[in-house]
Amino acid sequence: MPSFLKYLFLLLVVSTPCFARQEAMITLDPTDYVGISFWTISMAMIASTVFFLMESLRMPSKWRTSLVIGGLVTLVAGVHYFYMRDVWVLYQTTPIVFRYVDWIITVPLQMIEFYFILIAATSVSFWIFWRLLLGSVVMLLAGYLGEIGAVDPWGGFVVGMLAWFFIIYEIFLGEAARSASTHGDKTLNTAFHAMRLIVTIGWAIYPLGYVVGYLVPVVNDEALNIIYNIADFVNKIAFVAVIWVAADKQLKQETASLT
Ligand SMILES: *C/C=C(C)/C=C/C=C(C)/C=C/C1=C(C)CCCC1(C)C
Repeated sequence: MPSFLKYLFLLLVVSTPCFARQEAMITLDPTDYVGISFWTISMAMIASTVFFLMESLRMPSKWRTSLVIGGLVTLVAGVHYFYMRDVWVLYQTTPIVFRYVDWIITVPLQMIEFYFILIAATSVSFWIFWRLLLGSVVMLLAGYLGEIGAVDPWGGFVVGMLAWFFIIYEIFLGEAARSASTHGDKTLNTAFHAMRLIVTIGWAIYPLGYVVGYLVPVVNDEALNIIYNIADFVNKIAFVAVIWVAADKQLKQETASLT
């Protein structure tokens, strides 16, 4: 199957740099639970990438782009996790810059996924995408400035929360919500509702990490990184898994209606 081989080759090319860069001697202490969580999640990200890219090939065409973008999200995150793990293991410090470079690439990609889910079944204006993008950029910029101490941690937190609420408003009450509730495609609606839950409940894990990392009297780097790591696992892998489940369901329905 030529397209299958094409993907395999692509994956090989893309993944080589992440395995070929081992300049420092890295070892993992069995009691370093944060380091182990970095390691485990880096592997989960790479494995999910292979899965989502491969599976996109057999899905109905309107789901394919979302799954490929989802695979890019887990790929970009996976490579960042290799670097973040090294920073943690070598220096036991929070890899703030790698974390935010990862987020500033992957969160907008997820907004594109959202947009593709919407346009797969209905006509929405491209403005939705720009508003979601604007909200996420402001949210992440505020968090970053708060974490590096360029602004007061509370200031970064408040602005970040407001931007997040704006995104929630947009997908529950704004144009995105209205167009999703008016089209008739059941699998797309299910995917849209599940994605909304991820942005609301799944994303809520991040501010929680920020609070224990920066806003409580005794700040805790270990808790901060464990919480962010769990959040990334849920919000990157589960986010795409939701799309995969919906696509798979539709494929089965289509196959059933043919026989
Ligand atoms: C793949 C990475 C994702 C989905 C990252 C999401 C990050 C957030 C939802 C961060 C949110 C924050 C706030 C809502 C308040 C201030 C601090 C942040 C940036 C941690």
